[in-house]
Amino acid sequence: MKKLTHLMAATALTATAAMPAMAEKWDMPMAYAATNFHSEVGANFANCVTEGSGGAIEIVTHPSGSLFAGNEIMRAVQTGQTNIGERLLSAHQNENPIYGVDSIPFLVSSFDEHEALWKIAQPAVKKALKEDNLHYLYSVPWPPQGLYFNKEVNSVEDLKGIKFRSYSTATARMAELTGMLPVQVEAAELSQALATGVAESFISSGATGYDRKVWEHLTHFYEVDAWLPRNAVFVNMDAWNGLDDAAKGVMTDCAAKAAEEGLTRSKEYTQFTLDGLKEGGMTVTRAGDQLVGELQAIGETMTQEWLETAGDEGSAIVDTYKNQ
Ligand code: PCA
Repeated sequence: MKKLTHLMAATALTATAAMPAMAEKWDMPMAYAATNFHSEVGANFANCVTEGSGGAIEIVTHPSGSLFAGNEIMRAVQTGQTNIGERLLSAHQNENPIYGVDSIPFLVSSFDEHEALWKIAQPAVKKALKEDNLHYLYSVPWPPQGLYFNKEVNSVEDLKGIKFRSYSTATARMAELTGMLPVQVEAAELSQALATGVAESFISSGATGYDRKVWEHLTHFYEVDAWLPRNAVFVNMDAWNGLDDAAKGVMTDCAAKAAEEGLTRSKEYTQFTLDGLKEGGMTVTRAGDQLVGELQAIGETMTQEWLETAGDEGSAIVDTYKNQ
């Protein structure tokens, strides 16, 4: 018996030695469609790490909320249920106002403006993530946000009572201030929410409307360029600290590549998806002056509210951006 135990131990040792050092599989939950650029960039990032580490760390992506729903991803990574994940930062503004720095209405309305703001804000977001037991790897912006409806809309008066799908604190607040009725729905559930009448409008990029084929339910997309929110990829801090320097280096390099690829792909996807909405039969147009003016006034209120909750750190970011 003793001999057998020894033999088994020896076999186990040989099996371990044959594996690459500390081979690990990391599941990476993602919330958006597999065909969306965020998910494709994430898959490329995963391959980059798997190859770069010689298979020591194999990252496997799970898009479309298939492993964890969007609103569960940050907690799952924080608590170590999984080691890595991607999440829309502004969905967590209620936990830390800094996560909503990319959703201050009408502060930025183009990719270039957004990138300038992000450069200033990134250290504060990184710090906030660290406080939440997360190591920041990279992030990628969505295209500018516009409004989807099932009818022509010319003013805030036309919005009263509409059921509005929100994805963050800012989108829910915008609904309240325009007299709409917010209901939080993940993008993966959006088509169903529109089909069943749970929601009849929302704010998002052309990308998400295209990914979810919303022309099956809605008729109008109004470009308002309210803001450009970001998805961030982060690692559980204990898992990160457990990596050796070589593995950390591979991940950091792959993350830098992913950030660059993501930005390019987001820009490319903008016009492509607006054209796709048109091909689907939707009216795609800039919002009229009255609607824009009224939304800007609401944006002012929201900006003041954000500045109050985000304190000195938030004000410093906005001031630096405005004064550069
Ligand atoms: N799409 C995501 C967030 C922003 C965007 O453009 C969504 O609607 O959930």
